[in-house]
Order: sequence, then C-alpha cells, then structure tokens
Amino acid sequence: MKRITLLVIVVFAMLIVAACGASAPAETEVPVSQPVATEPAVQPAATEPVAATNGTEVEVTLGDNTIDSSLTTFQVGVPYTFIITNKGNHAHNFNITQPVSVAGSLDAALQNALLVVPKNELGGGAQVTVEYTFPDTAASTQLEFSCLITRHYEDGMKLAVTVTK
Ligand SMILES: [Cu+2]
Repeated sequence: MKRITLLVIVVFAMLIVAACGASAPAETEVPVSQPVATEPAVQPAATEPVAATNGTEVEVTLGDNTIDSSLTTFQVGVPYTFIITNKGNHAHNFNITQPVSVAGSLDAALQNALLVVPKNELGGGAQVTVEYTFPDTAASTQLEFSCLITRHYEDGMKLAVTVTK
C-alpha cells in the first residue's frame, strides 16, 4: 500500500515537474487544483467582540429639525459611546460645542467644537457611532449638542448639556 501511494506521488510529482519545467514545490501545487471545503473554517469568529461599544451608551436622535439625547449630564474622563441616529429626511451634522450665543457665530462654534460628525455621514436614516471622552476643560465650559446648519440650529437643533468633574 505505502509503496503504491509513494509511487503514485512520485509519478505525479514527476509529471508536474516535467510539465512546468522543474520547479521544486511540485507537491504543494496538487491540492491547489481541488480546494475541498476549507473555506468555511476560515471565516467565523473574531468579528463579534471587536464592536467598539466600551463606553456608556448615549442615544442621540436627530430629526427635521430636532435633537434629543438619552443623557444630558456627563462626567469628565468617562468614555461615552454616542449612537447618533438621523430619523429625519434631511442631512444633519452633530456637534458638541459652545452655544452659538457664546461662540459668536455658527462657524465660530464649529471651529472650537469638541466633537464634529459632518453631515455627509448623517444623511436621512443614517446612524453613526462615535466614542468620546470629555476632557477636564469641558467641565468649566458651557456646552450643547447641536446641528450647526443655518436654520436647523435656529429651529431648535440644540440641546444644553452639563459636564461635571
Ligand atoms: Cu440639521
């Protein structure tokens, strides 16, 4: 039995070597032509625990033109996972900034924002998950969640939040 098997392999190997002009790893080329169901074993596992929901979950809901949050009081140094859902039909952005009345203008507020999720990521029906931890300086700052698009903000897309140490 062994001899026959060996013989078959040797003959096979010789055929292949002859066929492709004497390249050494002839044996490894044989199984390649018949990949027998090895694929499913490679795929599963390793994808589930990677989800980055380490922080306290905060559900932020955007509408046309509203903003709501499951939490409005936060603590410095604590990681939060913001799950921002746009239930409206229009694109919105989500920002954590000083109020526009304090910053001076929509642009000024945006420039000094602690966190910005641009509107190209928050089209109608979109959901974005962001990890964010408030720095020490946030505790002494007046802050709000907002959409800083003209009219949206004035229509009410702002929500005062409190950050404590
Ligand atoms: Cu908006």
